[in-house]
Amino acid sequence: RMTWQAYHRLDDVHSYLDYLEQTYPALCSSQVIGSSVHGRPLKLLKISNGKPGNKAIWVDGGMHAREWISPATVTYIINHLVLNIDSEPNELQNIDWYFLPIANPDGYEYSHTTDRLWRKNRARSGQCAGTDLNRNFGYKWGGKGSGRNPCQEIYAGTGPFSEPETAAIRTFITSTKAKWRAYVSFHSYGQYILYPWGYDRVVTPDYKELQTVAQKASNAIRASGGPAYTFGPAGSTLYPASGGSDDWAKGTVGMKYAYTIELRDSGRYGFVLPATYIKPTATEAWQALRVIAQAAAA
Ligand code: 0X9
Ligand code: ZN
Repeated sequence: RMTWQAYHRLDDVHSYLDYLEQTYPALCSSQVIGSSVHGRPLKLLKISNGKPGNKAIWVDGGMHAREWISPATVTYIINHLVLNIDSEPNELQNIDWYFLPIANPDGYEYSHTTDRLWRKNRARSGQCAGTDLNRNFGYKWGGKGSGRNPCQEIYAGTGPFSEPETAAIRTFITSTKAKWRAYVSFHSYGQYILYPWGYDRVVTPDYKELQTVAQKASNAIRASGGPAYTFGPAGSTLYPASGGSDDWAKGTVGMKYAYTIELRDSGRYGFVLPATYIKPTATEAWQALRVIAQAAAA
């Protein structure tokens, strides 16, 4: 079924989540939190030991269609967590984990069938298709690094949360009674650990704490044999880009530890990363996520 030796299609990933729910009913539950423009399900997996005091962490992947390493990494982490949760420290066992492996199912499928380098969702707007979901969130929507023209790769949509994919994430996170402490979005490529703000070259009042955790996460990757991951505030470390999910998670929802992690590589293969890199990339991503989760649990 899931091998992590190949990139899998949407249906395979969703069947895998169903399998986990059936096989580990005490630990795993899946839920459809909405639908894409073309009616495909946004399928979430919750991993929880059910303890009432648990803090909550959100992890998503596949917001950008062509970044295939991201959904592969998220499913790898899910699998690892389910199989090894008993050997993790108590703080990590007592977390409610919410995983959305493929946040942009239409774009993901389109990148498999038609255009390998597709980025956006598949909303139709005039001559061009697609809104950049990572410009469509409602914090500082429409500012620097986002576009008004539907033909741009960074088109922000007609308004904040104009897309069903982002609207579903907003509704789920804001209406679920969970003690949200961390938000992690996996993207590629470039090997970066980024935190708010992304909308401009400015930092949050608590950026030192975010920086310390990012530094620890980067160190954990190196210690596990992985490559260097650069860390810093998104706007000044990468480029300013507004309407991102990380800024919304922190600025609107108040999830303290909000990160965007740009996975491998640093440019040799870029988005078209060979599947042989799934395991090493996902292993190091889990090391980084553990560090963030430990901070969130504290
Ligand atoms: O531009 C993006 O959306 C992300 N990079 S990517 O190459 N995967 O497209 C970076 C987003 C960082 N966060 C914010 N700017 N809010
Ligand atoms: Zn991306």
